[in-house]
Amino acid sequence: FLKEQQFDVGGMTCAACQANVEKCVLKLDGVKNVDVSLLSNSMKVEYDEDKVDEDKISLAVENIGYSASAKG
Ligand code: 9UX
Repeated sequence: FLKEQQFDVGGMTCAACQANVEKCVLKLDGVKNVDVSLLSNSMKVEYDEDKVDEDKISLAVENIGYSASAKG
């Protein structure tokens, strides 16, 4: 079912970076909502645990040149 997870995101330096990360994560099948914060270098992702997981989400962000790791 739906899970809400907070991630640390590294490497974002401008608003376009923030949009890049947002788009990239939203594209993933199973992701319902993404809220990226440039200022706090983090994001909140709401996703369906049956379709996607924290590792896939982190990898997708890393593949476009940023770093990401699930908190907690
Ligand atoms: Mo901003 Mo980010 O000019 O990859 S888009 S630095």
